[in-house]
Amino acid sequence: MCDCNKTHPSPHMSVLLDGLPTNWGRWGAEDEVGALNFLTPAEVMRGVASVRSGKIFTLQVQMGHPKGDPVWPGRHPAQRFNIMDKGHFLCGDGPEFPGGHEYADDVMFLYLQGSTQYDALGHVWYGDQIWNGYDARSTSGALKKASVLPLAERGVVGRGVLIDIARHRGKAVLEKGETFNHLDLEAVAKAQGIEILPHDILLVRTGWIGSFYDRDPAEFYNDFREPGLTFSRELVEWFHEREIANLVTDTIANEVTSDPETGVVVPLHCALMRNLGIAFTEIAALDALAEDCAADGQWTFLYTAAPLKVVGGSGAPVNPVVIK
Ligand code: UVW
Repeated sequence: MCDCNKTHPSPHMSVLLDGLPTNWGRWGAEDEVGALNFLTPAEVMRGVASVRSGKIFTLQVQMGHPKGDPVWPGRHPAQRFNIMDKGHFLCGDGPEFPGGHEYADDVMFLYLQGSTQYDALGHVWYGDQIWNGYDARSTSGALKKASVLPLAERGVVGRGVLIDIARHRGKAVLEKGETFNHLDLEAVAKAQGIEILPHDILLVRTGWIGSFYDRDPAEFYNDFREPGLTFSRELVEWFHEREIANLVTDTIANEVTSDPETGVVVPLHCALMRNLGIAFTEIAALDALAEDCAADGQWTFLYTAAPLKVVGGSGAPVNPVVIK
């Protein structure tokens, strides 16, 4: 970065990422699941082998939480409405069935990225091409290529590793815009007594999403800058060499909102998801899992998840299950 005190325009994503590795074509011209291909039956069994006690953790945040749902600015939290309940029957508006049963029904309006969710590999792109080189025009109307559906049909099972950056830094939650990189991930792994291995499902805790429920929403969204991983060429190469299958974080966008060096917004969506095909799981609730890992010293486990099967979806809600 230049230190001449002048404001420079941010480079285009293609300039920033020029020459960095991609996995396009690695699993064939028709691939739509990217790095989930690393999760072979042998990798599933490696995850199973990390189960020790049978403790279970679910990683989805609540939808329709009384304090609100954290979402990327511009999206809206899920809205749920009853369309049938006891009130309808009390008013004589409920249907009558032989046997006399009554019931409650409801409907929800939600952004598919408005809860804990998997991004489709075609969710974000630059330069008119999405994952694997598909034409970005294939996203028009609905994602015809690299939608969330193939991820959902496949499911995600493997060894998960939790890297607790916040705890390592002695904080309940990282600051707005606070960054870390692959060297920090390695250092925290070492301090936790584990190694991040090829084909792992990498979970990274910042404390950010958990803090949402204790903060004034205006303060949370003001000058919106999430903490997170920050772009560097070395970091992208590290993810490529480690062959990370899935990145899961307790932030809305899995990376610091904009690269502090260049101002480019979410470059890792492009470098890791669009180019390397790494599945992104966002808005995960990691606090209870982290608390337990810190207590028993077991930071690796079986991770399982499958987003909803939304045809053409650019993402879909998910409730991942971790078994320790
Ligand atoms: C954006 O679309 C910017 O983020 P997300 O992947 O969190 O939906």
